[in-house]
Order: sequence, then structure tokens, then C-alpha cells
Amino acid sequence: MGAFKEPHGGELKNLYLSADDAKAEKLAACQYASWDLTERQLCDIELLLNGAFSPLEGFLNRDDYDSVVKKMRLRSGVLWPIPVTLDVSDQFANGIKSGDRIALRDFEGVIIASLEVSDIWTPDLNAEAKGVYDTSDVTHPAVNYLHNVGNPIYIGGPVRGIEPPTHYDFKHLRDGPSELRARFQKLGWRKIVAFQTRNPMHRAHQELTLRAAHDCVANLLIHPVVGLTKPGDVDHFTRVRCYEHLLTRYPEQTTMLSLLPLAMRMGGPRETLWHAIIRKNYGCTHLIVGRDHAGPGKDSKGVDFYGPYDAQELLKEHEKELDITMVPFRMMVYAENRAQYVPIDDTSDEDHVLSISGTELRRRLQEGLDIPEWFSFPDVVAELRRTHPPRHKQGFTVFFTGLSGSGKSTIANALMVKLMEMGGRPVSLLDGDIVRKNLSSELGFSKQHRDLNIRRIGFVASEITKNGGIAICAPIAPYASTRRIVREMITPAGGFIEIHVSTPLEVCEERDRKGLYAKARAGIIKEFTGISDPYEVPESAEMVIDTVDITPDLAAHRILIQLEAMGFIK
Ligand code: PPS
Repeated sequence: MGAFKEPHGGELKNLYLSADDAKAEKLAACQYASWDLTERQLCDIELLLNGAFSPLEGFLNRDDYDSVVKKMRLRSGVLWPIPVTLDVSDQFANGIKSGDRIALRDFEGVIIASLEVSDIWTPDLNAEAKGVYDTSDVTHPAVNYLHNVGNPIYIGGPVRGIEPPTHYDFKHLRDGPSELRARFQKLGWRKIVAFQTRNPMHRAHQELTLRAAHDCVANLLIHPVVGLTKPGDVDHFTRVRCYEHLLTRYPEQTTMLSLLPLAMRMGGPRETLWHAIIRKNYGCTHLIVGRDHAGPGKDSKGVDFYGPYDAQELLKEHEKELDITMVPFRMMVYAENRAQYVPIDDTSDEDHVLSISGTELRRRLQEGLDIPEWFSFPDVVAELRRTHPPRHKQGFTVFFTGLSGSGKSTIANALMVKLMEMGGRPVSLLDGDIVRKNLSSELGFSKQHRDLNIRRIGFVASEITKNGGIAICAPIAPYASTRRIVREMITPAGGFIEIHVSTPLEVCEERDRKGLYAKARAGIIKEFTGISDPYEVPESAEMVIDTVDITPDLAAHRILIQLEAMGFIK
């Protein structure tokens, strides 16, 4: 390949088998035990196989893992800051032994690679969290992954690539390290500054990347992460369309855009070293590192996990050994009086400095407010507005909860009709009885069945919400934990408004419109909510409505007022 920059560890790995060997291994792998790779593992294997994680040749074995956790180095002494591990279930681990080969498959069952098992062990997850991320706080996404998302057993061993993971999106922007190195070489680029990002880029980012490239007399690689980033980040489809618009604003032949399918751990300083190693493998000579690079934000006590310059300091310490130059960047602000961007520490009292934070940008998008041209390019903003419409154009779910006979269905019906009268968005009613007839006809009223019923409602409501519609749900939903899960399912898709219909049990029983309370008291109906089964009163519902005081019509009207105040209707 004639690489001009030596990869990490000396050799750029390519773990894919030749076409003939891959064919034979694929056939043999049909007999191996199969592991379905998780989303994160799928990202990791892609970067293992294409050499982005050189010098790794597979998922870490036990010795390397211990050494990486404790010393940030492989057993060979090569610097490696983040454990790349294959976590599997107990059940799967029980069926294999050291020396076996296993097949690693994607979501559709396609065999991506085989792995020769060298070690199977139960990791000390607390030690991993402390050693690698310097915390045991599960607010840290990587620590949360260790304790609540990942599997308990690790398998280590070399991998052999059979087929690269499939991507249907942005194929023209996906390059492995050898492809990118070849492109650099063809273009005669010898010094390349990489810019890592998981956010949309605006004028300030363009300014700082251009300055960095200019100061280093180098070309620029915009290298955004499109694997897994921080929960809540702008989706990569939107971001990449934004980057493509931005790319046209750089001087010709200076800048390249390529996507990196990395699963970030938000590991701060250690992750920064990892980013540098990966960029070095892609042939870059410099990496731009800002304040709190790859930082996960604040811990459960509201304190930053890492100091603002910890990442820069750690990379600086290892810069020589890694042989990649760090380009620290300073925060850029817009000086209105000078009509240009300047580093914040180059401004004086005379300057009229403007900036818009990420939170402020989200608010402006949410409320459909102005986003000025000094902040971003109009086509970038238009792209963001397409996927982040203002609240009155987003979908939302109104989730009623309350005892049987509390008036949920009646208010829900009234609300539905009023919303349909207003028009603009399709409205779907997922009333308790409707759902039990059409979605959950086989379920009873045990805790397990009620939870399943509510999760199904949550799933359907989240799909409706995601597609810009209004879902009105009216089940009893007696358990707080299940209501919380539904809220978490729907919130990323749009609005969620929980309404507790708090009509007291005595009133519901007195009304007994379906005669069910009498039957429950007589013991004919078992596990009846409020009588022989619990109802956990919501503590943080957006609204509480007691139908003793108001008519369904007035209740629905109040909800409309609340929806208007929250910006969901105009
Ligand atoms: S849950 O707990 O959310 O899954 O319940 P849900 O799907 O809303 O169904 C409640 C309706 O089923 C009738 N019903 C019972 N309710 C509570 N407990 C028991 N054991 C029970 N058996 C039948 C009852 O008519 C409920 O309807 P609503 O409209 O709430 O009165």
C-alpha cells in the first residue's frame, strides 16, 4: 500500500479471509455455535476486520484485557486504552469451550466472521469500570453498558472475516483504513488533520477545522462517528446530510468527508487516545482535540466525569509514542463587530461576542424560532428542521392512567374528537378495551400480562408518535415502572403527556358502570385493580384530573390548554 504513516503497532491489519478461504470458512461455520452480534459488537467487528483497530487481531483475550484495564497497554506493551471485548450470555458460554470456533452473525443471520475461542471468563465489571472509565457511576454510558446492557461473560480470540457488515446508507462515504490511505496517496495528501465529531457541524466548527488545517499546512479529514454515539444525539442520517452541505463550503481539494462506524464509549481521556490510534491507522497525522473530548457530561451528583483538559493532557503525554500530533482547539465565538469567528481567548471587552449553545439550538428548533446565518448555513439548518420539526408539527402521545371506571375512556374519546375537529394530524385511540380486543386478546390480568399489555400499547404509540401522529392511550396501567418504560419508549419519538385520572376508588365503585366492582367484591373477578390488585399512584404525571369535579368535555378542554402550553398544538 506504500503507506506514508506507520499504523499503530507497525502493521495495518486486514482480517478478512481471501475469497476462497472465506467461502470455505462460511461453509464450515454453519456447524459452529452461533452468536448474534449486538449493535456495539457489530461496530467493533467492522473496525477489527478492516484494520482500524490495528494491531488487534480479534476480541481481547484475558491477558490482554487485564493488561488494558490496569495499564492501558496490551501484553505486548503496545498502548491500547479501551477493552474491545465480546460479551455473551451465560447460556451461550456454557455451550462452548476454549479451542472451539464460533460463528459471529449480524441481525439478519449473515455470518460476518468466525472466532477461535482462546479464553472464556467472567470479568470483574467494577474493576473494568474503575480502571477504564475511572468511575462506578452508572450515569456514565459505558458503565451503564457494563452493568445493565452488556452480557456477563467475555470470550476472547482471533477473528477471521468472511463478509463485511452490510450498510445500505451513504456507501460512497464509507472507507476502511486502507481505502482512505490509498485515496490520500492518490491525491498526494501527506499531512492530514482529522476532525472527530458526533454532532452536526456549524460555522464555528468549519472555522476551527479550517484554521487547524491551515496552521498545520495540512489537508482536512472530517471523520464523524456514525456507529453508536451518546443516547439523545442527532441521528447519523441527518448529521451526514448536514456534513455533505458543509463540505461544499470548504476550499476545493482541501477537505474530505468519510464516515467512521465506531461504537463510542464516551470514555473521555482514554477514548481520546483510542480516537488518535484509529485516526493514525486511517493514515492521519494530526487529530483535533477540544475541551472535554469524548466526555459523557455530568455524573449522578452533577459533577463532570472528567476535567475539561484531561483528554488533551493524556494524549499529550502519549503523543510521541503514538506518533500523531494533537491539535488542541479553542472555543470559537462570533464577534459581531468584526463579522467573524475568533477564538474566545482572543476577544476583548470591546468585542460583541455571540454564541448559541447546543441546548439553545435544540430549543430554537423545537419552537421553530430563528437560527441566524452567522451561526449556521441555511441548508444545514433546513436539514435539521426537517428532522426536528417544531413541537406543533411533532407527534405526541397522551397517556391516561387510572382505575377502572375512573373516566379515562370517556375523556379520551372527547379529546380525540376535539383533536380531530382541529385537524392537522391523524389521531389514534388505544383505549384499554380496544387494545385488549385487538392487540392483547390472549392476556389476562396478572402483573406479567398487564406489563406486556402496556408495553405493546407503548410500542404502537411510539410508532404513531414517531410518524407525526397523535396516540391517545387509556389503559389502567397500574405499575409505575411500566409507565416509566413507556415514557422512555416514546420520548425520543416526540411528546409524552401522562394524565392521571384520579377519581377516587369509592366513586369508581359507586358508579360501577360495568358491574365489575360488585363482581370483584364478591370474589368472582380476581386480581381486580383497586380491590384485590394494586394501583401505584403516579408521582410525576403532567396532569391530574378528578372527574368528580368536572365533566368529560371540560376535562378534554383542559388537556387541550395544557397541550397548547407545551407547544404541541397551536
Ligand atoms: S391494564 O392493567 O392496564 O392491563 O388493564 P386494561 O388493559 O386497561 O384493562 C382494564 C379493563 O379490563 C376490565 N377488567 C379488569 N380491570 C382491572 N382488573 C381486572 N382484574 C379486570 N378484569 C377485567 C375492566 O373493564 C377495565 O376497563 P376500564 O375501561 O378501565 O374500566
